[in-house]
Amino acid sequence: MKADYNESIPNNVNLGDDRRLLRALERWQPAYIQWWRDMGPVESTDLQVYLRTAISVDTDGWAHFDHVRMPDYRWGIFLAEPEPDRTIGFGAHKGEPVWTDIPGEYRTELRRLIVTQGDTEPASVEQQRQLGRTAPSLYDLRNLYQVNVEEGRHLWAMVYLLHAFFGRDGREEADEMLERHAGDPDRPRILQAFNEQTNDWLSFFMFTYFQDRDGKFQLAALAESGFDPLSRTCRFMLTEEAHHMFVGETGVMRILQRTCELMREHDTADVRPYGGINLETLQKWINFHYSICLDLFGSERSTNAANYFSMGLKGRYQEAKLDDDHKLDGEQIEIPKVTADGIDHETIAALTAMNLKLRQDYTKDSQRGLNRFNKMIAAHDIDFVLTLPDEKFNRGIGIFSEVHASPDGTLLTGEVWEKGKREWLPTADDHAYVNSLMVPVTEPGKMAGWIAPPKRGIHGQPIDFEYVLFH
Ligand code: BYC
Ligand code: FE
Ligand code: FE
Repeated sequence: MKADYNESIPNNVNLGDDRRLLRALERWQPAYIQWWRDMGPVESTDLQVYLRTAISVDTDGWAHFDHVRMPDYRWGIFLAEPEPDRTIGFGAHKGEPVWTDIPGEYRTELRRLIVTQGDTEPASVEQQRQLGRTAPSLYDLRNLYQVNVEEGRHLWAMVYLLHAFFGRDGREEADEMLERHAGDPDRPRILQAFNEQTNDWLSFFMFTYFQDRDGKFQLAALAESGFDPLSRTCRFMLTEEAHHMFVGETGVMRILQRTCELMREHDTADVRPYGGINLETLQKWINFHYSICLDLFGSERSTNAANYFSMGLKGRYQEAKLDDDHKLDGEQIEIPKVTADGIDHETIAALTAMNLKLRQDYTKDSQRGLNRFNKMIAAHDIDFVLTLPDEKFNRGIGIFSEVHASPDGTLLTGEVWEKGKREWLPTADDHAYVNSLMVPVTEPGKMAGWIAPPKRGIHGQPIDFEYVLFH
């Protein structure tokens, strides 16, 4: 279905037929634009960026590419087409028709899920706002902005649900999305990983590899929702999410390629004197980003998560492909448990282990990319393997937040941990080195020395295309 671009807010939800809702969103729109100017990408207002804009939700041709000034980007509301006769796929209401309006008894839980999801979207834009100053190429600068405008659109997607289905308290929540800020000591973003700094491009690529991948898994779980408007919104968001992870994976891969080339050329693992990012540094960044992203899944054992599932609000990853009754009443599962002597196990209701299940699927998906990275290293005849740290490493949420562990999962005393940390996580010196590489490259087709060029350009354009115009 084509989007209606005659409206002030492009949409495929017939916003024009609901004047009250349209007016409410039109009131929120200026606050959003103001937020974008104040908290969005720095010094970007006058740039013309080769962006893709959603014009329909059809798989063939939903996107339109053109140079756009970002404040003029048409942030719109797009839901995937409804599936005819869709029924709830899990939980106590399994088999019943999906809800097209809020199930009143689950209003609080649903609002909380939508608010938590929505909060991450502008948070990521805030975290990435400084990166435009130091992009390694015009190609990368454009990709950063593409990710940023789409995260902005994802906020619109959640704000639409809040306005359309929750009345006054939904509108209040929508306002607060623009009032909390990443890293703000007084009004931080809800989830911790969205308060961290993302000031260098190695962090940006790790962010889009690991943190946007949490987005993929959470959105996939919400796409299973019995609340159909949420499901349809998330299904369309997932099509955009794929590009964010592409940016992350190819970004890390290109850095790795450059590192391997420098290692071969100079016959040394220490490529810093040659302006490269050495493999140990890459591993430290992986350790950091992956471990803070595991925290995003919440506690291994969570009654919230059990309720979301039983109520039919949030399913599992690819729920329909799982071979069980999709209700899990009475099912049990073993999960790790921290005791005085180390790690033991305990048996709990499977329903309460939903966060753990989603996190395990996330780990498998994260490892697949690492396997591709390791092939690149092996192809250069270099003996080094990048790994995901153990689930116990550097955790702030859940059962392992009580213990210290090395990346290989060995439990440590506080003292040994404090010493080891310097080897496993980015230090001030590592940050200083990576930051020293962050000098902007703005000549079309040129790349910073620490990253290889991409394999191909965007939407059939050459790599030396002027992806961003500065006038
Ligand atoms: N940091 O019962 P528990 C994305 C709190 S990313 C701080 O285990 P639950 C994107 C929790 O609120 C996807 N606090 O939690 C990516 C609770 O607080 P109260 C985002 C945390 O509810 C890149 C308490 O701890 N979407 O889209 O089962 C760029 C007990 O927790 C954290 C979603 O997350 C934390 N990490 O699970 C742009 C989906 N974790 O009640 C965008 C929606 C937990 O004690 N959210 N707490 O005050 C959810 O499904 C769930 O809220 C969570 C947490 C999975 C996040
Ligand atoms: Fe998003
Ligand atoms: Fe994303």
